[in-house]
Amino acid sequence: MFSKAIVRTPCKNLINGLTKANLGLPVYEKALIQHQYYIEALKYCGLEVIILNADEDYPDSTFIEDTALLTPHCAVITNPGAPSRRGETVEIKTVLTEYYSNIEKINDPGALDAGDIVMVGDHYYIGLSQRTNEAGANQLIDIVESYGMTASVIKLEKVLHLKTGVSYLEKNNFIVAGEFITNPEFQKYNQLKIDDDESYAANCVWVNDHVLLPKGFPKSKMIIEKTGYKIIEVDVSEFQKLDGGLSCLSLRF
Ligand code: CIR
Repeated sequence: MFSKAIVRTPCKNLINGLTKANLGLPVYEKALIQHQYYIEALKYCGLEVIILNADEDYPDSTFIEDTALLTPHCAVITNPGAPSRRGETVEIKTVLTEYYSNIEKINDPGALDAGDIVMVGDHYYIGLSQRTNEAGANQLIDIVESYGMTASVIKLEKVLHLKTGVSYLEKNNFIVAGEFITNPEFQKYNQLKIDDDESYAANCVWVNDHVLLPKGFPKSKMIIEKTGYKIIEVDVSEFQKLDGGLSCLSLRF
C-alpha cells in the first residue's frame, strides 16, 4: 500500500517538452486543470500528496516519475537519459532526504529513467531503452541487490519506456500491450492484454486497490474492471501530447 505521492506542477514551458507523439502542442491551462484532477484522484486513494512548484528550467519536469525509483529500502536518484532532463534530479534528491535515510544514485556513464522500471514485489524489471542504457541498468541491479532485492533487464524495441507498454496491478495481474504481449518474461503472470488502438491505456497505475486509468479507453477499462479493480479515469490528454503516461506524473511510496 502507498501512503504518499510527490507530484510537480506543470510549468508554462511544458510546450517545449520532448515529444515524438505528433498530437499537437499541449495547452498549459488545460494541463494545469488535468494535473489538479490527477492530484484529487491520488488523494481519493488515500494518499498524502506533496506538490512541488513548477520549474520553468525543465519543460518535462512534471514527469517526475523518471527522476527517482522509490523502493521500500532506499530511494535511487536516476540519471535521466535525455540531456535536457538531467538537472531535474537535483531538487528531487533534496526532497527525498526528508523521507529516506538511504539515498543512492545512478551516475555517468549510466543513464536511467525510472519510467523504465516496473516493480513486482521485491523484483525490478528494467527496460533497456532510448533513455536507459546497460551501464545504468547494471548500477541499479547492484544497488537493489545490496538491499536484498533483485532486478533483470528487458530490451525495448518500439516504445519510449518500459512502463509505456506494461503496468503491474499487483495480485499477479500484468497489463501488457504491443511488443510485451509475447515477451517470455511476462508469460508467468495473468496478462490483461491491451488492444493496439488503446495502447496508451497500458500505462496505468495501481494505487491501493484502485487503478488510475487514462480517460477514453473503454475496452481497457472493461478488461481491468472485470478483473476486480475500482477504476478512476483521469483525463491526461495534454500530457499524452508529450509522450507522458499517467504513471510518470507522480512518485508513489
Ligand atoms: C520525455 O520525453 O522525457 C517526456 N516528454 C515524457 C516522459 C514520460 N515519462 C514516462 O513515461 N515515465
